[in-house]
Amino acid sequence: MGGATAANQYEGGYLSGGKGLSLADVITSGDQKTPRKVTFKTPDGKIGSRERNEPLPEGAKAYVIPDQYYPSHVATDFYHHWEEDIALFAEMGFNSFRFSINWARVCPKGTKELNEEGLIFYDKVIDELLKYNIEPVVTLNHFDMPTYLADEYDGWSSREVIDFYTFFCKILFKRYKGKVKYWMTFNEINILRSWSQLGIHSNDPQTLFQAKHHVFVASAKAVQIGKKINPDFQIGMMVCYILNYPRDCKPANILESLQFNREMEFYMDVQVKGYYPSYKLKAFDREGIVIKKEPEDDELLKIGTVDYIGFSYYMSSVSDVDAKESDIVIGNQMKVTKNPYLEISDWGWAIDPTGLRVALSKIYDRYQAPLFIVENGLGAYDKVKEDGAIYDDYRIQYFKKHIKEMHDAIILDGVDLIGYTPWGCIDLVSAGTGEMDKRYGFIHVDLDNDGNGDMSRSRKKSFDWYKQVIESNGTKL
Ligand code: P53
Repeated sequence: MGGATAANQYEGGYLSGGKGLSLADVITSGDQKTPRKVTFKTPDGKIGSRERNEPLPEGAKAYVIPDQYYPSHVATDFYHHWEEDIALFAEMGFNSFRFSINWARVCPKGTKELNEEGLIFYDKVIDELLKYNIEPVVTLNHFDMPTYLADEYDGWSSREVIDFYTFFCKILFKRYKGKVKYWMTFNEINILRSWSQLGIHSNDPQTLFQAKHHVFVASAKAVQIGKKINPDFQIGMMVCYILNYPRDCKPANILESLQFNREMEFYMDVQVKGYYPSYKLKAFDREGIVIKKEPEDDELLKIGTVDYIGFSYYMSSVSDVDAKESDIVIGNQMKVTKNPYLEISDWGWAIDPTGLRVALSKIYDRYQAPLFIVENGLGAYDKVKEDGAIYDDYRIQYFKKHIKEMHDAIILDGVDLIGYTPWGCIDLVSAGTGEMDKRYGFIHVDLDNDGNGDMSRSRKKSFDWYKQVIESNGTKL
């Protein structure tokens, strides 16, 4: 049990110590009403911005607009607070900590040019974790790509990027061979899309799925390389799991729900079973999508299957083919049908602890692979009292209920659950909205949506509560 973060939302130091620019560094902040935007320069020198998931003009390159606020640039400044933060994690009793290694900090352009200073930063972080017996869990790619690869190669649409990515992985596998055992190749592989995450300028399905094929091959190759360096490595995949229910017993809703769930299962099928499932191949045929493969790709996917399934779990969703406008709630840019049995968070996410037990069983039944809940938690507006205290009882309640279901999945269903790292164990920038107001932490960071604050850390009420949960291995809730 521990906590989870990601470099682009937590680290800051966006150009410090030789780090190159990442796509995450050209995404603006936003909130529930203001969508985040990406900023760029077109080949004729015009500066522009577009909503994050819109296609980009051809040849547009990442560009940082002076005076524009970008939350990743300083984020919650792990870059300068790592010692203090890790000490706080240790105080809570963490025995694992998930973080991501920023590609552009290690390879500023994403190519085979190394930045030793960037590696030294991660040496310090990993050694500090080990000092407290905290197992480092490393995400190799969490929503960040060096801008150079997007600018010069159109990101993952180019096969060359596979080689760049596996070079980066190999450096880390070798360097941390005896120090890091748990790795994850790509964060939330199922929701990767568009320029901001994949570096692709066009969003047409052909480009998208060709890029995703390259991501699959890159992951499989990384697994193969990693296992050669240390056969004890546990290299996992990571999927954003949003359990879906049919609205009722109407057969069309059951089918719709099946299809929704397949959008997640597709990624697990490829990465756990090692091949493209028939329903996806048929869909590609119907949609005229032709994946260009090299002769070795199918074999690579088979060999490079993962050791465990990591997934995020925040909410469930509902399929209803007859959904009326009034049944729909907006949950983080996603339109979802309201589930009348569930409460929603302030961001419209349906809180569903029972769904976690269902998800664990469903995934385990289908794949029989170890499972790792690498993200879970409640994004909420926290109020700081005059004396600095934060009484986040809503967060404690959320965790209590989810941990109880985890317990039942292990004890009553026999699910092989290997770990639990709640998201944003210390406050960090929201990926969806780019704001600070949506907080997940047991530890508060003094920073607001516009970048004001002194970055001081403080313990919320949930800090002591979670400490006691870890101490009792989840039995004292
Ligand atoms: P935020 C959407 C739906 C579920 C999970 O999200 C998601 C997203 C993308 O926003 O992302 C994961 O910050 C992701 C983290 C992210 C976390 O969930 O929008 O792996 O980077 O911060 C929570 O509240």
